[in-house]
Amino acid sequence: MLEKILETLKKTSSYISGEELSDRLKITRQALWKHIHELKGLGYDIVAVPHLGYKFISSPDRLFPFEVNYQLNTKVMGKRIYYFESVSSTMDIAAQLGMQGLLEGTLVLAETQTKGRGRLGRFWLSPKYKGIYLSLILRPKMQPNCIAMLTLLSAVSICEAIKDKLDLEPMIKWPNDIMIRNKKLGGILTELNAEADRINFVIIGIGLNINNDKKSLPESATSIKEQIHQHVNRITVLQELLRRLETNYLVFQKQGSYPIIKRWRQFSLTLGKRVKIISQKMHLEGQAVDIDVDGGLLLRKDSGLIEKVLAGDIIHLR
Ligand code: BT5
Repeated sequence: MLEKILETLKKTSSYISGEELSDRLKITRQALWKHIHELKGLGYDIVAVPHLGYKFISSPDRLFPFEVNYQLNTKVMGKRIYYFESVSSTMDIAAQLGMQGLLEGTLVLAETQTKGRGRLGRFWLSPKYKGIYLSLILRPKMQPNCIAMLTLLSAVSICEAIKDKLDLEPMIKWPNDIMIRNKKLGGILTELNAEADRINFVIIGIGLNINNDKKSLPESATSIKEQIHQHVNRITVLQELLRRLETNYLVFQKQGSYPIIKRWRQFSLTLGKRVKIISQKMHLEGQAVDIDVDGGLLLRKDSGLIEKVLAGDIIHLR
């Protein structure tokens, strides 16, 4: 109901009387008053003038689930949202929910994280109300080795959403960095809960710098606001991201990796470059030539041999 009240108020340029508003929404005046009170408590600026009625002034910059859900039009992704002002890491909450059996598409959103994390225990800076910090539960009916593809699929979805909504040219640095003009805009962390050959659930963690000021980010990072010099509505970006994730996930389930890899190539910053890959087990250098069906990076070494790498940190040399 809150979203319906907001929609009607936002559409009305001047005042709308309490009587008209409650008639339109088919609720009592008393219920309307309670909802307006609740909206004000959440930070919505709505003025109420006797004999004139209500007028919408502004929304708080928050990722409230009822706003994210409103006109989202997905069937799975974000159908259920757990929202927090502050958490240690959305990954931890999503893991608990996954173990409790929550459905695929369940989304954990936080306005800030006190222990936001990257891969291998690295940190993820999550300043409050500035970025998008989410974890999404997936339950793919596939072998555990599909998880690298889920990272690629998420990267493609992020790039498509940003390109579509903001007219920017994001790129993917294999495997999990979203880059704009060679600076890091976002990252993906994919975690798996599985038995030997069966996935219980996968958690896709996404961190995106939206309205972050430069000074609140590492030197190597950027935000949308820094790129377009404008404050951006995080809800619009998040909704488009969820829609793209849903579409790409369906495509992946029905048609396999190929269509996703095809899209990935278009956003790739890595392919064609000479790269150095550093993982816990080895260091490798060569030309990044393509992506394999399982999401692995195919590297042509100086010996001419092609080697596949499934995970690791990458340095672009030239
Ligand atoms: C990543 O790791 O890029 C994955 C980041 C995933 C974050 C999301 S937020 C929601 C969910 N909950 C979590 O706790 N995590 C996920 P990695 O490739 O290891 O990169 C980490 C490195 O990126 C750090 O060592 C920093 O150098 C840099 N970094 C930290 N915060 C950043 C930020 N806000 N923007 C850009 N770079 C950042």
